[in-house]
Amino acid sequence: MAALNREKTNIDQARVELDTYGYTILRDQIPRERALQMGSRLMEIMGEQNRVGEERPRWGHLPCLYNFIDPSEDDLFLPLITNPHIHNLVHEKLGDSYQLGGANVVWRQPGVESYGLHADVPLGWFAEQGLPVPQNITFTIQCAWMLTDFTYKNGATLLLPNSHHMGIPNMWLDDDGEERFMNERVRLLRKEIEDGDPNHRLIAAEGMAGSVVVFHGGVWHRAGANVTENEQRVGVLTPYFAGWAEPKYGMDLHESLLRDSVRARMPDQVKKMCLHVIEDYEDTSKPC
Ligand SMILES: O=C(O)CCC(=O)C(=O)O
Repeated sequence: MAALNREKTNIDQARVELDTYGYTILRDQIPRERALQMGSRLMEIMGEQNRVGEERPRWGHLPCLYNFIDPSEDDLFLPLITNPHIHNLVHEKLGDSYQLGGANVVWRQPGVESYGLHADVPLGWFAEQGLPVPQNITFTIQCAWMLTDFTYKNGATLLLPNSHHMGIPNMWLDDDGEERFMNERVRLLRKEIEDGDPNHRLIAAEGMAGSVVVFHGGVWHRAGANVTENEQRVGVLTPYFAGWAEPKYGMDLHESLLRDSVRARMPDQVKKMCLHVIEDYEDTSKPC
């Protein structure tokens, strides 16, 4: 893999790719050794917190990593939310006021199965209500950081190029337990992919630790299966969403927000994009 670095990133090309294909991979944004160090530390924290296998086998999860690290570790982890290229792309898509929706760790251990195809919040909500899905608004730009090397075999994020123009792939169950889809066309296209993707429509966002795939929230995507014997795959999802969107009532991301005390210790750039904190919802949400 070519050894690029952050300074060599071609932001104009990234912008065109994000528009056209719905995703772009920014390579080597963080030195690989530093990214691996982050990944190891996060696995340690998830182990201490018993966060592995809690919801699904061989799957570990930590909502908003900054709420779990020591303040002395902030400098190590801040590059995940201060990357200038990401902010450039996010600003272009979401405008002046955008929010950070969290920094959620996803640890996918050997043997973990792939996740279902979906688009990100809030698009599934529109489909599920039977409402028209807005075509000309970007609600979310998702960023999936690679803190280990990501390969097809160890469960790299899988994306369907150009699918941010194809409707919402989410599947849900109705009151009778029947599977529901946005429409028949989506059901058929999704079925082909979920049944083994014989035409190789999905691409794997592969890259070395320290790279990040930035994608439109409407892109059909899933976390791949980790079919390796012993390769850990650790990523961090840093979604950004429009300033006017509401983290709980609409985005369902309120449990991924920073704590008030954590926001207070962050640099101004981060404070500015954390419009809400987890305590805003403390009556109704589980503490993270
Ligand atoms: O690759 C991953 O860890 C999952 C990405 C994902 O499903 C998401 O961003 O919603």
